[in-house]
Amino acid sequence: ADAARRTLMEQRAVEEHRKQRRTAPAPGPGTALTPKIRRTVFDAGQKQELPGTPVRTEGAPPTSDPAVDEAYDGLGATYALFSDAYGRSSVDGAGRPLHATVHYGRDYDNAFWDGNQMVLGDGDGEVFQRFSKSLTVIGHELTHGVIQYTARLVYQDQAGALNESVSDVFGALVEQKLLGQSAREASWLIGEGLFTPEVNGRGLRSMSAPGTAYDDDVLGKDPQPADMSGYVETSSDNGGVHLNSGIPNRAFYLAASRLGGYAWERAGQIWYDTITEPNFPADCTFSLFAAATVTAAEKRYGAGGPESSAVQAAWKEVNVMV
Ligand code: ASN
Ligand code: ZN
Repeated sequence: ADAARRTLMEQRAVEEHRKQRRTAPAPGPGTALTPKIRRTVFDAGQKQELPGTPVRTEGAPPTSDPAVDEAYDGLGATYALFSDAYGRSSVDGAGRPLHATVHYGRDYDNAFWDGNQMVLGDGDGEVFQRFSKSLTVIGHELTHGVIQYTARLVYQDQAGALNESVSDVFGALVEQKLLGQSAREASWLIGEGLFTPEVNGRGLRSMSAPGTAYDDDVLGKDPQPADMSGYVETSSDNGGVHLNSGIPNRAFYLAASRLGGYAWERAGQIWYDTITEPNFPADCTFSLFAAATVTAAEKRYGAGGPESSAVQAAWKEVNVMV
């Protein structure tokens, strides 16, 4: 009788197991084995020491500090873009915890990725407000992290400008996806609303019309070129990486606009495929990058289709391709 009961229980266990297998939802793209988001926001207390004191960890409720909560939400929105749209978990593709430090320094007018984490200044209140206000800035800095684990673009000259541009591209897409904006509806501004009302400017950079983001008595006019005829040869800023990025930025805007719809879908996928190509050259030129995006478009969507045509036309319009 004992043996019979045991057999019956075993049978039930087997059936239960089978039922669970039948009813378990099929894993969607990027769910199986994809680690979940793990965020920590630190407060530097206006010192320049990193990372500072942890003030909000994953799952903790909002604090009373807007900079902390904006940074936490910005990490979430950036993780969401890469995970939902491209099946990538975090900057390294393996669920690496995302760290951000706010209140870095006094009147600190910048934000950066230090190779390990994102850092956000409060701004001086005269020219800049706190950098956590801009989702495109947060997305930009974290994309430097993604590039570090993928294309490894050298931060100098054309490769450096591509590093800057790819960071702007996915920074813009983080915001567009969160707001549900199509290519037509998006502002295509990086750091929109970061300037104080004292400054005559819309944002740090315009991807659709580089060189038109600001024109201010103190800051001067936005110096970004919009095509190769304005390419800046300089030794400052690692060869003008924040200036010449205007050229590939506009190429992305033109390709995404020609395709229409949500830019993170086909245009973003093509740019993502390009930077995650295993043999991507770290010293990539604009011309090589342009060719790589056309190849990526052909690979994913087919040769001679609207995707590769849109990408090719975009690079021609900025005079990178002939
Ligand atoms: N905000 C700038 C950037 O991420 C900071 C820098 O140039 N290091 O490109
Ligand atoms: Zn950057």
